[in-house]
Amino acid sequence: MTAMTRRSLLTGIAATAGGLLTGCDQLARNESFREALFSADNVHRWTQRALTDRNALAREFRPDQISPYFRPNGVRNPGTPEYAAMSADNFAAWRLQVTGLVNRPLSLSLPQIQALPHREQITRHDCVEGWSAIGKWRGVPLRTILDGADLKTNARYLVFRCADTNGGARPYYESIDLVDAFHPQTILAFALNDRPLFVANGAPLRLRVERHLGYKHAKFLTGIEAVASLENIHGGNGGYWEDVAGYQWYAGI
Ligand SMILES: Nc1nc2c(c(=O)[nH]1)N[C@H]1C(S)=C(S)[C@@H](COP(=O)(O)O)O[C@H]1N2
Ligand SMILES: [Mo]
Repeated sequence: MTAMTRRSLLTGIAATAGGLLTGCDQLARNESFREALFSADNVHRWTQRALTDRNALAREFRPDQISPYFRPNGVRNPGTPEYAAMSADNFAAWRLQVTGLVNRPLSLSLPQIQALPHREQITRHDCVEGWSAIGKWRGVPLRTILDGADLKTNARYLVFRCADTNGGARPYYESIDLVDAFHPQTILAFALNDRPLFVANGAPLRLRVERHLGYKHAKFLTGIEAVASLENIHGGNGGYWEDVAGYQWYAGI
């Protein structure tokens, strides 16, 4: 489905949903309920759910379909002194910080993450620039980490912080909602094609969120922050490319 048809479909369904909902008058008389109900955010979430089953799995491929070369794209090395020192030492000093709206903030080393139950998946990565590659990823389901951190009930999104900061001015970051966060193929990957991630592909840890376009798959992870809103995070659009180039926050494929 093209972006245009998807958008017109969304508008149509939003209008229908609005029409149907005016029937539920008891609850709708309650002021705060009504506000929550008709916030743009909720309408967006419902229409996305109505269009596709958000928990459906992305296609998985056979080992013989793996691309001989998984092309790196975007930043290929964060290039900061901190990152260089960590990568020279096999990321012994690296930690993944899990913070924000959680009852149990975490600071996890790579061996700690690798010791958790893994998932392997052979999937196709689609970049908006018009190339695709099939790779075999191994990582820990994000769900496992979130269960450990114990999300607070007001957490709505997860923000992924990365080591590439473009000189500190514009750090790469991304965000997803909790439907995608708990999707079974959403993993924090530390291996590609049975080898530890190369720096160019996001060492030591990167997000794989398989129902989404390439730019959502944040590389060089340093932290995950649970938030109630994306409004005050950098440009407020939920991701680096969303802020600088107007890419869609919801990049579902
Ligand atoms: N931290 C960070 N993550 C990133 C990027 C980036 O520049 N920095 N580029 C994104 C884009 S546009 C794509 S297509 C994929 C590329 O992943 P790859 O380098 O493993 O091919 O990473 C995404 N994640
Ligand atoms: Mo991309």
